[in-house]
Amino acid sequence: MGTLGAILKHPDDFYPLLKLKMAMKHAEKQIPQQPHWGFCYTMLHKVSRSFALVIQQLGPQLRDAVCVFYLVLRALDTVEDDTSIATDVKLPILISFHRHIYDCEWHFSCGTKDYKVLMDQFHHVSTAFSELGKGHQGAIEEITRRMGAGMAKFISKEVETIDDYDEYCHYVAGLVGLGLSKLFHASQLEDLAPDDLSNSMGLFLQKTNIIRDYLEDINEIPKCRMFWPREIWSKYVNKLEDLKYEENSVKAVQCLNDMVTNSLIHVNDCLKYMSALQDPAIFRFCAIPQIMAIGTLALCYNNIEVFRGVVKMRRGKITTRTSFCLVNYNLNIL
Ligand code: D61
Ligand code: MG
Repeated sequence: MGTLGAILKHPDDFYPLLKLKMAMKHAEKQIPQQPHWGFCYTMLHKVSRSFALVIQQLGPQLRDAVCVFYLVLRALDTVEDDTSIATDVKLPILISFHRHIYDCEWHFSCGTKDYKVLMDQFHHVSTAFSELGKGHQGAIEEITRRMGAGMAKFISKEVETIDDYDEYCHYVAGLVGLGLSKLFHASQLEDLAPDDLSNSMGLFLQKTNIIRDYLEDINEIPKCRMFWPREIWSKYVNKLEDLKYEENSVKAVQCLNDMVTNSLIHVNDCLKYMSALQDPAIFRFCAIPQIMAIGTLALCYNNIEVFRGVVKMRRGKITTRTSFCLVNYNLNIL
């Protein structure tokens, strides 16, 4: 549905959507002129519209580092997620990815659509990386190395226990939290946050996505890996896919609520992390995704639709429904 259609269906969304459009126009004007930076910011918008918006409202120096950080990890994740790559090819790429970012000629073709463009033209990202400060480069390299190693570990390992679940989410999202805290610190805008709090920021976002995307992931062809831990779902069904069948609706919702409750464990840490932030733009950058996540969990809780179709917050709805939050916390950039 186009923007006009969306507005006619939900007139209350008009004002927030207008503000969103204006913020996007303003953000576009701030992109650096050189082609590699143009590529990075264009790609950022294509592969993640929601993170693109919060990244773009950061100050110029930090914004460039976070943009490159995002694209490097998105490229790494594209390798991880591409099921057509044989394991013996995939493992060495994941493990050495952190070295390839220093090589402005290196690229590895995989993924589809926008992700394929990102992979084919990865030299633009490595060129942008080479222009970052040493402190920012070091933080990005370290996190890329640890994430690649963690992804490699889980390529042929299933998520069985809740500990496995927390460990996998640490590699793919908790480490992003650690890296971001390092980037904030390297920019001298924040004190260095404790690792466990930074980790929780990522775990909460990743678990929310894993819960919301149950149906999309289970229906994926070729068969996609699943991240709901057996330790939780086996209390309700024999096979994870049984949750989507109508005869198991009661069990499915109980299991879903168990998953949501597990993710809420991280909320305390997230609030603690955000309370310590000083810089208003960094605060918005961190708090907006967290608010979207809590809104998504509220929508998913006790909701059988998670097993029937996509449960996603509308862009306009995110800002109207959550507007009291956004305003009270001085987050009203949207
Ligand atoms: C403050 C603000 C943002 C934060 C944060 C703290 C702490 C952690 C994160 C963002 C990361 C949250 C990740 C949640 C979404 N999950 C994914 O995108 C999965 O991929 C994980 C591996 C690549 C991570 C790339 C990333 C994501 C967000 C960032 C970032 C890097 C860098 C800076 C800012 C935000 C998921 O991807 C599927 C897809 O969406 O295509 C998956 O494969 O599981
Ligand atoms: Mg992945």
